[in-house]
Amino acid sequence: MLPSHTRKTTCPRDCYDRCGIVATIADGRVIQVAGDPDSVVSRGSLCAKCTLAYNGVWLDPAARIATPLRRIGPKGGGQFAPATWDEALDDIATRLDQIAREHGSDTVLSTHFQGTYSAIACNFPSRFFHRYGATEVDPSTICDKAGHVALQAMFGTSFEGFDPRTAAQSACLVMWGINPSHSGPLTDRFWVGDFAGATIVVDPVRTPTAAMATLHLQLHPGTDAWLAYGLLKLLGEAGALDREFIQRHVRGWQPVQARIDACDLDRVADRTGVPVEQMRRAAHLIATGPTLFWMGIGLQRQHNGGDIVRAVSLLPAATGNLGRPGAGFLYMNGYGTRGIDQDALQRCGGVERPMPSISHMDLAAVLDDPARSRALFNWNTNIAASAPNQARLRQALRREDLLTVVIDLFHTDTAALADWILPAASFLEFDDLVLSYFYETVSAQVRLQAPFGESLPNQEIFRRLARRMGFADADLHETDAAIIDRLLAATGAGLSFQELAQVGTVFTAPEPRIQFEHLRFPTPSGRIEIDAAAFIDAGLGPAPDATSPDEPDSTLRLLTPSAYWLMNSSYGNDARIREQLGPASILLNPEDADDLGILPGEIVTASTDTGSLELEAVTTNDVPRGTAVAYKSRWPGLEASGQNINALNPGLRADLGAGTAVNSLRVRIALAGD
Ligand SMILES: Nc1nc2c(c(=O)[nH]1)N[C@H]1C(S)=C(S)[C@@H](COP(=O)(O)OP(=O)(O)OC[C@H]3O[C@@H](n4cnc5c(=O)[nH]c(N)nc54)[C@H](O)[C@@H]3O)O[C@H]1N2
Ligand SMILES: Nc1nc2c(c(=O)[nH]1)N[C@H]1C(S)=C(S)[C@@H](COP(=O)(O)OP(=O)(O)OC[C@H]3O[C@@H](n4cnc5c(=O)[nH]c(N)nc54)[C@H](O)[C@@H]3O)O[C@H]1N2
Ligand SMILES: [Mo]
Repeated sequence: MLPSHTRKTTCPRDCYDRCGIVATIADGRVIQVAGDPDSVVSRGSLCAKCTLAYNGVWLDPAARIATPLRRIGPKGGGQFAPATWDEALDDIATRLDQIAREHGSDTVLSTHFQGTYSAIACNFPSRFFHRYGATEVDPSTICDKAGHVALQAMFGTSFEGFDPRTAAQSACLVMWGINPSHSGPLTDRFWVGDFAGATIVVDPVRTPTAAMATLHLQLHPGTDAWLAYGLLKLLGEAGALDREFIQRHVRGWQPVQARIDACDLDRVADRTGVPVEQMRRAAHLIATGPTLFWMGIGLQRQHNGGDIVRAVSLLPAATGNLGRPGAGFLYMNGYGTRGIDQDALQRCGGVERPMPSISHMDLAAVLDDPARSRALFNWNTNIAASAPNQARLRQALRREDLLTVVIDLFHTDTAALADWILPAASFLEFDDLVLSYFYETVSAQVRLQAPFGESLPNQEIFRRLARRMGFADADLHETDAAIIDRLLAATGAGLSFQELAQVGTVFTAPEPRIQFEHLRFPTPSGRIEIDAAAFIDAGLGPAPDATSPDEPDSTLRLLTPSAYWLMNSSYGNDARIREQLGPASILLNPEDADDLGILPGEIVTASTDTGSLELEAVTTNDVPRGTAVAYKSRWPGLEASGQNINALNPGLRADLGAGTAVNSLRVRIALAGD
């Protein structure tokens, strides 16, 4: 045995962190994964879940898919036989040709997301589907769509937030509907932990981030627009609204001002559950500024999620917290902040037509309809766990006439429903770049070992399939090395891939970028458009509406945010992660539990018109009355019930972009068996 050695790489999970990794390699195999002490972001740490999973199921040959697998029994029966890549790709190519001829290529659906977020493996396969003419299941609709549509309409972009490094010049940080203690634990520990000014968390749940904050505004879910107006009212009374900035840079302010004038703070307190005194304190901290507003993704998964983001983003606009150091808002920092065109990575040059798309909210219905769906490709995602309408979706996936191809590392619940399972290589097995959606960095993902078994990186699978289909387009055959060189050059980082691999992660610019530095907004008017056409066309008012049609009743509002121990459904099959997760549970306020006659530890049934699920009751004052919490994305097949929380969700929609409103779900809770 050769002595072991270490190499750096970067974690590419769909998370705000971008942790540096040091892997120990012996005999050509990774034997241990740990944090990289040199990482500018994670400073030697790797989060608890990745530490367990990367040293657990990700290194476990018994868990990985080794070869292409062909279904041999009935659909969903779980019987598969190994096949060669030639057999798999020939069969898939033949059937794709036939579907295009007989039914139209748009009856082939591509569903994908950020199972791996590295630039090539996450984006390149879409080139193939663009060329073929498939329909995309818009990935954003399951996650962050309403927020993107709102910010793009109002500011012209949702992908240029504040540069996190500007926090050093900031006096106040507002974290609105985000829980980095779960969704970006190293960012929570270091970036939030280092923040020298005041921190305000706006969240119905007393999360660990909220518990550490200067001020926690624990509002009722979906009442954020009320709170935003309340804060604007108090900021106005304190003389902290920047009238000159509004005059010059904001279009459509008048209806907002009218609502502020009419705003009754006691009523806001009543609707939101936030006392006026706390609002006053928050307004004072925000006014002191400069202030950063970090808007979470959980925030906008509400029936009024678009209007909520629109209302919250009035705060930086109205207080002039834009265009200067230490100020701004962040939803996401896109590839564009580092000079890279992400769309170009996903498109096949020369093909003019845009890809048709559907919302995840409609996926189950489309899969139920043979006229609209003849084939489904599922890659970088695990829809049987993550998508709404779980029972209907899984039933539709049993259709014998639907060609289902699932590309994954593991035997997920979605893979169990496939005709073909294709083995994907893991991030430890190929070179790629990782571009954080929070920090303005570029990182090297480094090939540390040969791909497991016959597995291949996503992009190589689609290059080979393109060849089988006779697609000669240059974009479908661009090599990884060429893409990496091109993207790295575009970032201006001034490093070769080999040099980047030595250090792991670098900031692409030496100084923090100032968000909207020149105060020219990429909207049609060049100003911030509160009354953008996209809002009016979607049926929203000229100003964001605070009135929530969702009146309290005997049901509870169910929130299903990020679990600390899971990465969406990833890691749900790791034994030590499962130990940490414990049984599927639901968090209830003790008084709600009391009213329902439920004791901690008892099994309750949570139900909606779409489905029901048994969960263990946990009582905690961390959740307010009227709200329940059950963390998302356990593996359905590993639960006694065979389902997870998405069995309850009919695919509720937000007000913009056909995005998910899963956090608006109302559930009935009762003792199981009652
Ligand atoms: N550990 C872990 N990390 C993850 C993920 C994971 O599954 N596990 N998933 C990744 C992905 S895909 C994403 S999109 C991000 C999401 O990460 P975040 O942006 O943090 O979103 P969530 O975790 O969904 O929810 C964040 C908070 O929003 C609150 N919230 C819910 N409804 C409302 C509301 O109406 N108003 C307000 N103000 N707050 C509300 C919830 O209580 C929760 O504490 O995390 C990423 N990171
Ligand atoms: N109830 C409820 N449901 C939700 C949410 C919620 O808040 N509440 N949040 C939603 C959100 S924000 C999101 S983003 C979605 C996420 O849901 P999904 O997109 O389903 O994410 P994962 O569950 O992590 O599934 C990713 C899959 O990709 C696989 N994978 C990892 N690396 C690779 C690779 O290199 N190649 C290939 N082919 N596969 C790979 C993993 O093994 C895993 O099975 O879930 C949504 N579901
Ligand atoms: Mo997400």
